[in-house]
Amino acid sequence: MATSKFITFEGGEGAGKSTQAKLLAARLTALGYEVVLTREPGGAPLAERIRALVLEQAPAAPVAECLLFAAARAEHVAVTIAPALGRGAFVICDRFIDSTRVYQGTLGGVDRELIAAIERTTVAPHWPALTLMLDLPPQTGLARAVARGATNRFEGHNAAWHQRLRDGFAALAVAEPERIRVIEAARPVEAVAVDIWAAVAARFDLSGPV
Ligand code: T5A
Repeated sequence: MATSKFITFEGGEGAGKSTQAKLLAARLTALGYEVVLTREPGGAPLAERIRALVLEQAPAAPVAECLLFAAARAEHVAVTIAPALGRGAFVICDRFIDSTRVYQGTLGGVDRELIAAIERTTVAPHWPALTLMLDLPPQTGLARAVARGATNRFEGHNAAWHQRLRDGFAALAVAEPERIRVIEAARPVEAVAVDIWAAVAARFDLSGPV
């Protein structure tokens, strides 16, 4: 059973991360748990300002982008995540370290050792206990994102780029099967939520009383 109640959602654009994170937060709250629902980039006042910057304009150097996400994450962990975990709350975070590993590492070419070193400084010891990786064909996620209306600069890439994104997340899941659960996300919201709840209940032993 996991001791740290830190859950992250990961996956490509429009996979349903925000939708499922909210549903999970509501379910845990209804059971009487304290839940902090947060997101990356963002999740703390200064980190939200960095979010506005990086989503508006792509830095020319991928490493600059990586460092901006890292700065936002360090602030987020210090201000929001660590205190919440410290008082025993569930923290549910919409994107976290795996997004950096794939977007800036796999796709951006930023050195993996550098990313790992940054993680050790900005995140440790607050590693996610469970990562729910929502997987679906890129065209399905993009169609959802476009139908929703709001697209960010990351959603303007071609199909090959999105396939590499999906493959990058899949490779992380293979490398860390204990932490990462792949959830088949090209299904109705309710069906996806059932699988997510099963993974959370098993990981945190939620069968008993709160
Ligand atoms: N990034 C982030 C990095 O490059 N490095 C990093 O380290 C980090 C942390 C964030 C961008 O920053 C990048 C990655 C991203 O490109 P964002 O705006 O937060 O930008 O983008 P996303 O996290 O991708 O958020 P999206 O809103 O695009 O996708 P979600 O959260 O996966 O999807 P969601 O839940 O908002 O759903 C999208 C639409 O689909 C519908 C929803 O109602 C909504 O309209 N939907 C479904 N429709 C049918 N069936 C389902 N099962 C559905 N689930 C949801």
